[in-house]
Amino acid sequence: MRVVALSGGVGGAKLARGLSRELAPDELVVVCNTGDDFEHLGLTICPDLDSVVYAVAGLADEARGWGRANETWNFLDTLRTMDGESWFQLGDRDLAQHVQRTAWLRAGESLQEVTSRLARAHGIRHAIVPMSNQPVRTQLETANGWLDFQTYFVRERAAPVVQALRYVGAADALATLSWPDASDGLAAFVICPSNPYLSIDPILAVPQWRHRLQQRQAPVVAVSPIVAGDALKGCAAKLLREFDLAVNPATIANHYGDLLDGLVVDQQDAAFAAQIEKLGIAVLVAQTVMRSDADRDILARAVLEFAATIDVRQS
Ligand code: FO1
Repeated sequence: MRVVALSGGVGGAKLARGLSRELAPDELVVVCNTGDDFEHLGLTICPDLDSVVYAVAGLADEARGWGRANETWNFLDTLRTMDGESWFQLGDRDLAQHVQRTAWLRAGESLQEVTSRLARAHGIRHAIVPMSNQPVRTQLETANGWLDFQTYFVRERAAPVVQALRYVGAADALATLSWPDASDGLAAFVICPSNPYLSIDPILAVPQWRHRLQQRQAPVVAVSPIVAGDALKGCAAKLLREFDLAVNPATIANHYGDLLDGLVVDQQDAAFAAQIEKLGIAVLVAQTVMRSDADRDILARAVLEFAATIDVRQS
């Protein structure tokens, strides 16, 4: 069974870990959003790639949701004494990832090559790939003009009201990967429970990725990042409210529209199943809140079994 999972950071990374524990290394490719990437202190930082790598490797800090467990902060503390740019917290262990990535990129390697070298260094055998080797940068329009993603999310604590989004560079970016279609035995595309606007849409803004999903011969199944009227992590619910949309899984179903064949909603949102099915999208009600590896494994298995029962919808 071959699966391509599309993922952002925290929430997506948890399901990516579950999928990596259910599927063999040659059965899974995790495609990560790179719209959050940025240059900081002379380093190329790729937060979603790193969140997925750390989660799959079992190195993630579960409580914080990003970065590594057992982290120390000597670099950051020292930087603060120098009035350096310390608003974006880089832990000592995490720092090595950014330094080495930047060195390999400067030596001419692609982001895909660099990511697989870093993943291998952490003992990962599954494929974790950036959505593109060309830079794509998510920007948000606020009353203060267009902000880069990390400026909005970390520096401004996601407080400014968002009026619009854009994915700079996406239209000219090329998708990574060549194998994921039905002729290669692809069983499903899985859209992880990530923020649709900030994590998945940047991937879908790369024309070849959107085209691959539009031309799919295997079903696309998403897991709703909205549970019981809120986002488990991040600012998906805040964005929905600012866009005057209802904070529920039906909005997620509508958002992906024709690209979606099935949606997994949380048990707490079972009441939305009928509304989503009316859109022609199959629904699985499951426990989607992942607090442990057992939860991640159960959800990953449920998503794969669900995908095996549904067809690509006819539009
Ligand atoms: N998120 C924060 O809210 N504050 C931080 O200081 C921060 C640092 C950071 C460092 C490395 C990394 O890989 C991720 C980091 N994140 C931080 C998370 C990141 O900004 C977002 O969670 C993702 O970009 C959204 O998926």
